[in-house]
Amino acid sequence: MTPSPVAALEARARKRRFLRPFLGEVLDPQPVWLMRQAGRYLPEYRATRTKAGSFLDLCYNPALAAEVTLQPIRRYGFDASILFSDILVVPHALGQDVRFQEGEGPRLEPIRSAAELSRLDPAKVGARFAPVWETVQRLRQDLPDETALIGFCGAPWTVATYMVEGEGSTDQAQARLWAYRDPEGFGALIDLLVETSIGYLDGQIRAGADAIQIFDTWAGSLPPAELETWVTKPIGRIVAAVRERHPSIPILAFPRGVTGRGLVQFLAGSGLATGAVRGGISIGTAMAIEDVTSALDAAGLNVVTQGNLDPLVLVAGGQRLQQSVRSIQAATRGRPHIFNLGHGIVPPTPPDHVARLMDLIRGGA
Ligand code: 1CP
Repeated sequence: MTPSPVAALEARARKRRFLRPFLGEVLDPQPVWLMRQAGRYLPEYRATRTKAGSFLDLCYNPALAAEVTLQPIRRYGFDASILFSDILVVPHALGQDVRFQEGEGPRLEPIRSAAELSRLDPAKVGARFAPVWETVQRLRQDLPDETALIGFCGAPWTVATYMVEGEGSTDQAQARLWAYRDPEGFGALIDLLVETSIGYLDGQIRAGADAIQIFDTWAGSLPPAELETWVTKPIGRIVAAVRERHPSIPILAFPRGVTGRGLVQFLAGSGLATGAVRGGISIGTAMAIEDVTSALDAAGLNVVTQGNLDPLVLVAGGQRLQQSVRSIQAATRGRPHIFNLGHGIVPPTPPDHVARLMDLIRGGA
């Protein structure tokens, strides 16, 4: 007999404490990992990155991608590791020209109309994703048994903004304009990303990922009605499809910049707050964590919370770091919460400050 989703998750959660909050358990100390925990703030990452050649070469090299995923685990013993890859692997796999210029961020050949969608070809994505899935397989063998492995993808809206803008942007104006002028054409791009992301995540879970995070970094640039169409519904389709295939795998979403009533509507509309295995919500820095938890309670939403520490507080360190850590802990005491930042670690972060953060959380200081 196949075990129930909860029983299957319980079996894995016995070894990997990161997974326990998704069963409703409250842990002390809280599980902890940090977004972008592998990256340029670590000298060993910079050394491997140089060896790999380009950033995408690193993402598609299973031995080196596994190595950089393991680096922060060796240093700090986080409760979870996150697959080293990037959200822009998906447009690259679809055939869009994607490059990472040193110090400048990503550059893509922009797609701005329904006619230009014909440049994309979903037929080859499986072959392009294969080395990423191989990285996951290696990691599940090489990670300590107690470390959970998080797979991920970018949410359709955020990935679409890069595909349309051709680079990182402050206002995502081209994507928003296309969505207003031609919702059907833009919707076809979103549909393609929903389907491709489901297959990409399915492959990561089959290869051994214990949980999934969907990053919607630019969700906050959309007004409420558009949020429903381009953020909540597409993520909801991914959540439903992944759960249907893998009901015991916890799913976290990070709709960065979505606050207040919008956050409650996102959680209710995406389906993340239903299901025997809880969903999770990663909180950025735009809301105080206590305002998030009271909104969740008022709406009766059972989700795991994660995040909220400003990455720049980690750069600052000292008393201020201690104060911020304690106030997040106080606001989440008695709830299933995962300690994390409100956005990724930034390159100037002193590695010592991360060690100090771990001491503060695990009681060594
Ligand atoms: O030169 C380098 O080494 C590149 C720096 C870098 C790294 C370390 C990039 C380029 N991507 C990554 C890894 C990465 N990206 C991970 C790996 C796992 C980990 O967290 O340790 C993950 C989960 C991402 C996700 C990602 N990439 C997001 C969503 C989360 C977020 O930070 O908002 C986004 C928006 C990207 C796009 C991207 N990739 C890289 C950069 C510099 C950017 C941002 C570009 C911009 O908008 O300016």
